[in-house]
Amino acid sequence: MDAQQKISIEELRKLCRDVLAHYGFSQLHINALTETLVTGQINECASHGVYRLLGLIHTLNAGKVSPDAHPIVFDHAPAIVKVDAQKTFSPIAFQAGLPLLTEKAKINGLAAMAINHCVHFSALWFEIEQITQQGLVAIACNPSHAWVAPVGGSKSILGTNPFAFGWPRPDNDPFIFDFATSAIARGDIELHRRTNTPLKEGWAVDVKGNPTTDPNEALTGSMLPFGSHKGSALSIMIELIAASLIGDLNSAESLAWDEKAGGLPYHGEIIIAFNPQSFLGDQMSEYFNRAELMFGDIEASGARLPSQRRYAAKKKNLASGMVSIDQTLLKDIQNLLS
Ligand code: NDP
Ligand code: PYC
Repeated sequence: MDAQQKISIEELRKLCRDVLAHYGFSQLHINALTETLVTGQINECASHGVYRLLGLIHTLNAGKVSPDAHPIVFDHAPAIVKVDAQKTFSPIAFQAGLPLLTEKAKINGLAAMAINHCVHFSALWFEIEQITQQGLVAIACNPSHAWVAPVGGSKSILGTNPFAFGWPRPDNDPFIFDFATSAIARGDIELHRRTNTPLKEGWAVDVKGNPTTDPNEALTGSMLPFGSHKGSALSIMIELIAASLIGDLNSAESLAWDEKAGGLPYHGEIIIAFNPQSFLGDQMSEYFNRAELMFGDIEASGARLPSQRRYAAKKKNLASGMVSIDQTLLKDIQNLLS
């Protein structure tokens, strides 16, 4: 493992902003991207924190993303918002479409937002959190590049396809889970390669289909779905509802579009928001309280809720105003300015 060092959140934010400005991103992009990257670091989600800045700049240099386009929001149907990201990174498109999505969900009881033509690099909890802050229940998912072999198969066809869910809690941080449908995110395998750390068994196979714990072999071979046939089926569902259904590229098409440039995936995302008030009316507090009893039982049983590690990290880091960062990664980011 490489050594970690502390850096103030403000200094890290400034570094991100300086790098993005240096590469010609517009102010709108600098603001949205910096917030996404630094929030990932504050929440100690290393695979989707400021590490992603390296991929963002690589993708820009490969000519695969726009540094200054403005997404276009379409009021497509009473319960459907469409956002054409115009080849920008997904956080900019999400930010553009969120107000109409929440408005439609509140009016109709539920609504979906299809983001098209975006370059995707971020963790989905960041988006889900913003929807639960509006008192809404949310689901989000998207394809990526075809890095994952379906269970029983020998070819990478599926993406790492994250799936995230959020439930607002009246007096608590929301219940949120957010995971890749591969055994682990691709970003985590890349971090293992950077620190020369072996993978866990069951995460990947090499080009010949043999199990491997070598991150380099995993990156050239195939990643595996989590939970065998169950993760594999969920991943296929994501290819369907977050690519075919919304008229965008699936993971195999995204990888082909990349033309071996090594850029971040280019595709769409679907986000669905439910208004509990519309479903439950004046029974809402009763059923939300009953959900709280279940959360209490889960924690009393010795289990932890998803996102609790993340919330604890966020609380600690915001209180100190400092975050940890891998020393080599920090140097690599600083070198982007030279
Ligand atoms: P992990 O397997 O590390 O964690 C997934 C979720 O499980 C988190 O909500 C985590 O909460 C929770 N969790 C972990 N351990 C426990 C436990 N013991 N008990 C209860 N809950 C637990 O994540 P992945 O590697 O699968 O994914 C990491 C990130 O990568 C995600 O944020 C995802 O959105 C992102 N990603 C993005 C992609 C893209 O295309 N943009 C593609 C693939 C992944 P906690 O955080 O509190 O530990
Ligand atoms: O970690 O699998 C991943 C990933 C793909 C796109 C962004 N993150």
